[in-house]
Amino acid sequence: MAKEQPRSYQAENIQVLEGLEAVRRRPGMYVGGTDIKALHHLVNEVVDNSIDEALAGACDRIEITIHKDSSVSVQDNGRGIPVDEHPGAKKSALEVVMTMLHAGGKFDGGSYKVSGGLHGVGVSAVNALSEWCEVEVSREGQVYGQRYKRGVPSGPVKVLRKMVKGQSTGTRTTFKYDKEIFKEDIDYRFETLAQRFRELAFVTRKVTIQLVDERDQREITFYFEGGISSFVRYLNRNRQALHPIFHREGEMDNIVVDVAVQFTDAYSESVLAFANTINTLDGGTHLTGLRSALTRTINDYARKASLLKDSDPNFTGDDTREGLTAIVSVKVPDPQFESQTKVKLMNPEVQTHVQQVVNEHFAIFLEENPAAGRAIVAKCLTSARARDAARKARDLVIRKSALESLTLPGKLADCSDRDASRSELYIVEGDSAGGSAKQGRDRHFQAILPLRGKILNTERARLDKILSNNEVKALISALGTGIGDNFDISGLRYKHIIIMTDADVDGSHIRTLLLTFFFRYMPELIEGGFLYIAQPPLYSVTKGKTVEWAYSDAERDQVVKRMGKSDKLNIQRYKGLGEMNPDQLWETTMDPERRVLLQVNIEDAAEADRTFDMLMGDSVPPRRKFIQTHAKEVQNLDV
Ligand code: 0RA
Repeated sequence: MAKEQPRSYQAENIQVLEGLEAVRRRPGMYVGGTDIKALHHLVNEVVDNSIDEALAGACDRIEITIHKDSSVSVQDNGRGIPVDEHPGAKKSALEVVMTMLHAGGKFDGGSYKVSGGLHGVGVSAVNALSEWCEVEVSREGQVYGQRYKRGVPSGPVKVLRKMVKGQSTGTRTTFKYDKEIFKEDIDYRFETLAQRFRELAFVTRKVTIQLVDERDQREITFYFEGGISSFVRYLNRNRQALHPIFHREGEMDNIVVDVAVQFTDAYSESVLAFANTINTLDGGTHLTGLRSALTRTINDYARKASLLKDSDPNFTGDDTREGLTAIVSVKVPDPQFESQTKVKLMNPEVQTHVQQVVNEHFAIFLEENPAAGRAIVAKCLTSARARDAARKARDLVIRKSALESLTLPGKLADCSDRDASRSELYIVEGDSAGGSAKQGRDRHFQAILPLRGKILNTERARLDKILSNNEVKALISALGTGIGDNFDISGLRYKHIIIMTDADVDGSHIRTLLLTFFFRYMPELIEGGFLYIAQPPLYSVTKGKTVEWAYSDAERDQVVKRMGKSDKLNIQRYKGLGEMNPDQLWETTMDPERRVLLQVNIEDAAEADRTFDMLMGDSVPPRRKFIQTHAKEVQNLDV
């Protein structure tokens, strides 16, 4: 190896320096930003290189260590990055890998790079974004090494020492992320990294991935003999399985397809799709292939085994989803993703391959395990019947509501003006607020419809059930449009429909429910700009006979300042609309001269619709996420 050279070592590497500078100038382009996500990305990028080595069959152990100073080492027992002179670059291949952008892949020509690398930029980008970095490669009896500062080599690749007896070959990369680049006050999160490594170990079977955190002496090791069938068992650990796991791996035209399936007695569905070890959250062709092949195979089996009668319709895709747990993991030489974020796989040929594997082998599985076949078909039948019953019930309710809408509900306090363009309907939460609103309103043009209690029962109310709810029926008839096939906008009795709920959690639930209802059943009202949300104040500030209203904490502070801090100042927090007397409600929330209304647009309503599914659905994790991510926004609400 070359002797250490003076500081001019990189003088001729103008191109390299320019490359590194580009990464440092625009980290967003290379690692997606400068936040904690990007920081974890650095680790994943380095680990992915070792995973590639494992996928090439040359490595079965990867150790990741977070050191006390937040530098990170990734060590594998692969063949070691080659250190001999790279033909084109006239320097060590190791140096090329570490310093040249997009040179991270294999250049022995035999294999392809399949693992993640979310942005696929290779370890050189990590190097560029590190205050310092060092690599040690053990191969051919020697340990070679090179150090870098902000991506620039401090010297050439050198032999550091001889390998000791029994030492395995491999690569060890240690890097300390650059605090000049990344946001302040961020650091690695053990849980986040562990989560990704668990997934990686599942989809890269028989590889041991160990994560050690020296900051607080934690460690965790993942090794899954069964690969994705271990993954399915893990996902179903708290569910009752209906049959043994189906697991099949196949390869065709260099595309590896790995599929595992197990139905349980659950109602929800857990299906995950991976492409080159990346969890493709939006699915794509591998997922479509899996779904269509499963549905088709189950239908074929059910017909053959006479579990579906000739007069029965085929199961739909939805019928075969309930209780399904499945993983599909593909390795594709040339993955096409929909976008940089790599959440959806687009390669059309992958769909065909997945379908072939599942069509053929899942059919054989069902033939050979008739008990499994019967249990799966029974589950699909139950699911199909339940959904059919729900649809019929909903249709019936819609028809009935349309009929009932001909008579106005008793609880509606209607306005006297019959001109819809001047009329307003306040949908008010609760009878007590309804009472205040009835007294406080201008009865010429303002109508009040109180919705009693919780129309939304927190027990996962289905929208079809909600439609049969008396309060909602009253709403439909008050509006005068009918619903479903009979919807007719010309019947609309009010061109201002105003949702007025309390500023608490129940209030926001009811608002979400109403928005969802309008979004799904009467989107025309939203598109026409007829739907609004009232903004009641959060505080009153009283001094003697003057009262001022504040609609936020900040505004309250301003009002207090303006009125002058004194003992006589009385600040009252309104929890519910019912706490205001009729005059106050008029003055603050209903008087067209003074009130503030938020007009609902279709995006707001679509958002509510998604929130609704999340709040009401079976799936717990999204709900928890919703509560966490909105925790800041709900600080004005009483929980
Ligand atoms: C290129 C060629 C070979 C191995 C590697 C790269 C390699 C890269 C990384 C990155 C992290 N760990 C790694 N391990 C191996 C094959 C070399 C040979 O045939 O000996």
